[in-house]
Amino acid sequence: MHGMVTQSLPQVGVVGKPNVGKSTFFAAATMIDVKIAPYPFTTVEPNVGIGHVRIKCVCTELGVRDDPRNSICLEGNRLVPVELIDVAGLVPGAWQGRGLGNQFLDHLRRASALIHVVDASGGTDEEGRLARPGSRDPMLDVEFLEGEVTMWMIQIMRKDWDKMARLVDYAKKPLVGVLYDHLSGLGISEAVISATLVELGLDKKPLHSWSEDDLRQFMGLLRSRSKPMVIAANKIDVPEAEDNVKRMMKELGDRVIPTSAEAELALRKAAGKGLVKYIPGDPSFEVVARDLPQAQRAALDRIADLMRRWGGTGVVQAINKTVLGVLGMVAVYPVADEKRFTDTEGRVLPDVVLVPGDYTVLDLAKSIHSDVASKAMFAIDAVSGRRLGLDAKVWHRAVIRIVTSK
Ligand SMILES: Nc1nc2c(ncn2[C@@H]2O[C@H](COP(=O)(O)OP(=O)(O)OP(=O)(O)O)[C@@H](O)[C@H]2O)c(=O)[nH]1
Ligand SMILES: [Mg+2]
Repeated sequence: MHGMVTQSLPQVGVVGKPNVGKSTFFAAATMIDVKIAPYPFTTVEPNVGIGHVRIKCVCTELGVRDDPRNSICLEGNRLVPVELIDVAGLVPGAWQGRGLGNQFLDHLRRASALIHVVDASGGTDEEGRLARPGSRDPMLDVEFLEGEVTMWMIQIMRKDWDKMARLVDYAKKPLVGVLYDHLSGLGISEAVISATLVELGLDKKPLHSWSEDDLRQFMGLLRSRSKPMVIAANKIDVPEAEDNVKRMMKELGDRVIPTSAEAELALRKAAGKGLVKYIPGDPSFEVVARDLPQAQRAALDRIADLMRRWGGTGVVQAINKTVLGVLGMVAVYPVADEKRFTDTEGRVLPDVVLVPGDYTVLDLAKSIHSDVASKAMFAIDAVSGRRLGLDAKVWHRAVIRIVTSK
C-alpha cells in the first residue's frame, strides 16, 4: 500500500474574549512557546500548531510494541494529532470593527469546531480587563461569543446579498447551490444548508424578502452546526470558579469542560524537565525529582490538589470532547500487513488518522490517497481477520488494511 499517510488534520479553533487563557491553552496543548500576558490583545496574529487527542492505543491489546510515526504512544496511550488555531480575543461589537475587529476570524473558516475558552473565575470584565474574581458572570461570555461568531457569519452572507438574490429570484438558480457557493469558505456542506433552510421554512422564501430575523435564525443554526463549540471553563484553579463551573455544567450540559490551562502548561513543562511523570490527560502526576525548591513543590501540590478535585487539568479532555465527542470522529489505524500490523516499511501501527464517524472503508481510502481509493477492492479488519466491503463503516480504534488491485 501507500507509504506515508498524508491526511489533512481536523482543525480546531480556540476562541474567546481577550485575556481568558486561549494562548495558555494553546501553549499547553502544543508546547509551542507563544506570548501569554495578563492583559487583553496579547495575541494579534493567530498561532497555529499541533495538539493531540488522546485514545487508548490498540498496541496493548494486540500485544505488540508499536513504532508510531504520525502520532505518539506513551504507555499504551496514543496521542493523535489535530491542528489548533489560537486567535486574538473578541470583544462585544467586534463584528462592527471594535477591538481588533473580527477579520482574524477568517483564520477559522476551515475549522470544523471551536473550543471557547471562558474565564470561569469571573476575574475579567466583558473586554478582558482584569477584574475582581467572581465579579463577571461567565455565562454572559458564552452568549456573547456565540452571538459574535454568528454576526461574523452573517456579514459574510450579507456580502453580495443583492447579487445572490438576483441569481435565485430572477435567474432561478437553486437557493441551496447559491448559498453553498457563497459560504464555501466556511466548510459547510450542501446537505446542512438544505436541512437548515427546510427546518426554518426558508427554502421557498425569495431571498429579497428575507427579514433580518430570518437571516439571524438561519445563520445562528448554521453556526451551531458548522462550528460546534465546546466550552473550556478555564481558571478552575481560582476558588471563585467552582460555583460558576457547576452552574455552567448544569445549564449548558456536558459540552462544558472545566480546565486549568495554566496547570497543564506548568505540568508539561515540569515533565519536559524530568521533574514529574505526567502523560497529557492523566488524572494525576507523580513527582520524580528530589530536592525540589520549596516554592516549586508548593506549586505542584496546588496542582495535585486541583486535579484531585476536578479529575485532571481538562485540557486534553476538552480536545477529546471536541473531536471525538462533538464532531463524532473516530481514530483508525491503516496498515499494509494485517498479520503484523505494519506499513510497507515494517513499522508497527505507524499512523492513526481521525475521520468522521460515518466514514466507510472507501471514504477512508480516499482520505488516505486518491491512488489508494481508485484501486481499493476491499479491506481487512486486522484484529479479527474479517473481510470488509468498501461500503462497510469504519469504527473507533479499527486496524484496517485496504487491499488494492495491482
Ligand atoms: N489562574 C489562571 N490563570 C490563567 C489560566 N490560563 C491562563 N491564565 C492567565 O490568564 C492571562 C491571559 O492568558 P493568555 O493565554 O495570554 O490569554 P488569551 O486569551 O490568549 O489573551 P489575548 O491573546 O489577549 O486574547 C495570563 O496571565 C495567564 O497566565 C488558568 O488556567 N488559571
Ligand atoms: Mg492570546
